Amino acid sequence: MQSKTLFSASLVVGLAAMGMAQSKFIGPINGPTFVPGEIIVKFRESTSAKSRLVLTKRLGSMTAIPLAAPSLTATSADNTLLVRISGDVKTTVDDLKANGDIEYAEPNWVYRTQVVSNDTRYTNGTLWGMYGAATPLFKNQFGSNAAAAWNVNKTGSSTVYVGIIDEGVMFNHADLSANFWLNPYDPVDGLDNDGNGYKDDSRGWDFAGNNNSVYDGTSDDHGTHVAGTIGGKGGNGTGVAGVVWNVKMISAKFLGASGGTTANAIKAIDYITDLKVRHGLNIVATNNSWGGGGFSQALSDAINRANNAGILFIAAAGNNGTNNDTTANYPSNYNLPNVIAVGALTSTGTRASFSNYGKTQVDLFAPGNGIWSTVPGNGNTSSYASYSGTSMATPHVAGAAALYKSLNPSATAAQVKAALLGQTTPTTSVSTLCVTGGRLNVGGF
Ligand SMILES: [Ca+2]
Ligand SMILES: [Ca+2]
Ligand SMILES: [Ca+2]
Ligand SMILES: [Ca+2]
Repeated sequence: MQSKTLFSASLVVGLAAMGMAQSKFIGPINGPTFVPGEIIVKFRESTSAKSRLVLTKRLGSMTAIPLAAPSLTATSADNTLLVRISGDVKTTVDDLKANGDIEYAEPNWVYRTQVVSNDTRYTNGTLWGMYGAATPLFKNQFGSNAAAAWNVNKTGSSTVYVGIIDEGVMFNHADLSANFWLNPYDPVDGLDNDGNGYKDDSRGWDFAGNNNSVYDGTSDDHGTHVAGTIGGKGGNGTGVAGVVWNVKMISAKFLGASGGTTANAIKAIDYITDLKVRHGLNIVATNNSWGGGGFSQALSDAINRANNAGILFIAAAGNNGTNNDTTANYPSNYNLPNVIAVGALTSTGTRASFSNYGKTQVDLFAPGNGIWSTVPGNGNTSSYASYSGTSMATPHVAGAAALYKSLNPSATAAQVKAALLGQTTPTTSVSTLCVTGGRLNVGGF
């Protein structure tokens, strides 16, 4: 690094020695940010060396570094300088604008690559669940604000896993294949290589059919839709974007054409828990967009085993339009630390009329009405459809859990849950209808 001595050699230090490279960036997360204590100044050609010295000292500067390449500015390389100042950047810049010796002065802005979804359902304005109050291209304050996170390059990590306990998933869908798990511990060779009791569970397991095909055709639309909201591939120019663009999803299929049983739900939950315990997979949560049935101690015990393994159990609040505090909905009502119960919000910020609620039994609301996501077409790997339900709200939260975990790798399940609930946005329509009184907000992660 070249440092130009302006005043005296003893006062000039390089960027690294000044610790400038370690400067923290300040400013609003979605607004312009700049390096504190630094400005860029261009003196007028006519400004004398003495005037420059006086002015720069007044700014509290010890260092001024020429910015323009000498080869390009033979006579005025010293005129454009990065100056360290002692005062406030914005105040200083404003003051200097009135100074006749200065051609211009400006903050040393910080740039980041900015990720804006180019996925067609985002750019055509229909993917409202991903929008926020100030997101690029389209805005909806009642969305999850995921696009604000993407905009500052918070798009997840393929080292974070989510289990989808549901129908199967069309894992070769164009918007899902990149984010779907391929089991490295049990290749398809007719053997249960990892000894977990499931032979060739290369994409997960089908507990309804007791086989390794987790995708069995267009009836697996609900599970496929859920997957697209959690982790539909963002930025690939097609279809939708999930809350988290990079993630690994695992299918634990237990819902068949006629629903699923408690027994198979338990197996499915334990399957995911065992994968984490057995292989150390970084599974942050399971998505549970299902419900019905009465209290089951056995199911509660399985959810508790997931809790003991640090896996959140994110569950739909139910679609009866009723109060879960007075009429229990399972599994969302199980009183375990890892359960997060999710209600559905509409794009105008009202509680979806079908959504259950509950001041003590529903934790938060998330977009769940008119949600576009991936579905299986007849052999078509790029089909999409709009569904509504607390089933659609839940995967917004599951995706958020994965996104948070990617940004906070050491966070415990309890900490992830606290962050999801703690960063909700207060929402009038549900202020007395859930624990947080608010809606999912991913933008502050
Ligand atoms: Ca296996
Ligand atoms: Ca095998
Ligand atoms: Ca199957
Ligand atoms: Ca996409």
